[in-house]
Amino acid sequence: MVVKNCLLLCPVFVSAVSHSQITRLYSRFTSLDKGENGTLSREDFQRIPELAINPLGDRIINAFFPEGEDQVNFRGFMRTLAHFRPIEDNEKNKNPPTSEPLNSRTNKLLFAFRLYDLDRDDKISRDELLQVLEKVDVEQKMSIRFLH
Ligand SMILES: [Ca+2]
Repeated sequence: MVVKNCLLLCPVFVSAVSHSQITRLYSRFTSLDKGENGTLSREDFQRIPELAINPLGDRIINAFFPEGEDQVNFRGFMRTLAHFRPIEDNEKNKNPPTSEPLNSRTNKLLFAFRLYDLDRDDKISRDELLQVLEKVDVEQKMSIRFLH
């Protein structure tokens, strides 16, 4: 039912994603939804091992939540994931899009920019950049340590 509703509400995403992919994403969404309330919290995302060890994990998680929101529904979940689709997926859509696809180069760049712009003032401050660089440095140190 939710998947069917999403097909009606998510034309941007549905145009380039198969029904089976949406069903798979919905299955993943419900498996993450530990509160079983049809939404995901930040804690639900923090249980994903790949995000837990990613130095930018918290920022990626933040990208799923509009400002002031602490829950994301399946539609919002899919909308954020759409940024990660390969750009060539746009070419599979034979109909001209009504708006710029979320996985366009411009929107991917804007999405990445927002990962750095923590206070959402549309600028990346020196401190915001340093915070990322320090985290990446930690990751590099860890990988070097594992090599020895
Ligand atoms: Ca900023």
